Amino acid sequence: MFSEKLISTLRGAEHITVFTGAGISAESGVPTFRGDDGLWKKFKPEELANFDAFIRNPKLVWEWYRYRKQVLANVKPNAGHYALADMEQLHKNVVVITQNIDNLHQRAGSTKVYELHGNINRNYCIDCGLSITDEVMSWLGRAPLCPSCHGLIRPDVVWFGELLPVDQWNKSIAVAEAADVFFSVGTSAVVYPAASLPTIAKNAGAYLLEINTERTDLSWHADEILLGKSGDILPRLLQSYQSVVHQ
Ligand code: BJW
Repeated sequence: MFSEKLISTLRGAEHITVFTGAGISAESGVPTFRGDDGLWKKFKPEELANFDAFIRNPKLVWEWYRYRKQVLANVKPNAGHYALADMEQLHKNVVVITQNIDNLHQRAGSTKVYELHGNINRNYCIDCGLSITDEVMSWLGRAPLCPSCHGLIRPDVVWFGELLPVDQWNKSIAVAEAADVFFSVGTSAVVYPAASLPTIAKNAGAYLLEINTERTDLSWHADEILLGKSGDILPRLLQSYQSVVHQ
């Protein structure tokens, strides 16, 4: 099922970079954004995922994030997340760049994870910048206020029209450019600038592998496409690769 080219390229690779999106967490029970069952079919991004919407109606935006925090509190990493974490045992330079805010790569054991769109477990004050955890946040009035300056607290995620965290972005470009193999897993690759990373990697010489349940705009650029669920494909790929490494 896996090409010899892929296995031999993986074997010879010094740097493996994995770019993930909502699809890798789908088998954990986390909804994706686009597609028939996606979040954006039921909720409007212009009312929920941009700063102006938050200022207009912080209670509504917080209702949505509280609901998603609850969903995420009840899910676990799946076989795809674990396979990527296990890949670190075979290779010292495996880096995961994720668009996901769900913390599931870290929970599976991946140690080098760059988060391009933030993390739902963190929050900060829009006025003084104070970082604040869910545990100490007061939900009185349903939109939490900063205990220090009484400014509005927001989730530490990246909304449309906002810049990505500069350090995470710069490090992601560096590992995309350094990659010998670049995986794009479970992303529709339509949200920029994150979606430019696979082609940045390819233009810098990486073998570009896409793993997705369906073809995407990126598929035209991929050297190899594995159609199917990442929780099924990634463990099998790891197994094939492992048996070659140990030969
Ligand atoms: C499986 C599977 C399985 C399923 N196995 N596969 C016009 C106006 C303003 C801005 C723009 C504009 N045009 C373009 C822009 C820029 C904008 C953008 O790209 N928009 C496009 C959508 C058009 N980008 C931005 O605004 C970014 N910032 C920026 O550009 O700054 C510069 C700037 C400044 C000022 C003005 C303008 C620009 C920021 C983007 C932030 C994205 N934020 C979100 C929400 C995060 C917080 C939250 O979760 O609440 O990030 S949106 C959402 O999309 C989320 C995701 O990380 C992101 C990507 O989605 P992803 O992960 O690809 O998920 P899906 O659902 O799309 O795809 C899932 C895939 O999995 C599918 O392909 C399935 O087939 C597959 N799948 N099950 C394998 N089991």
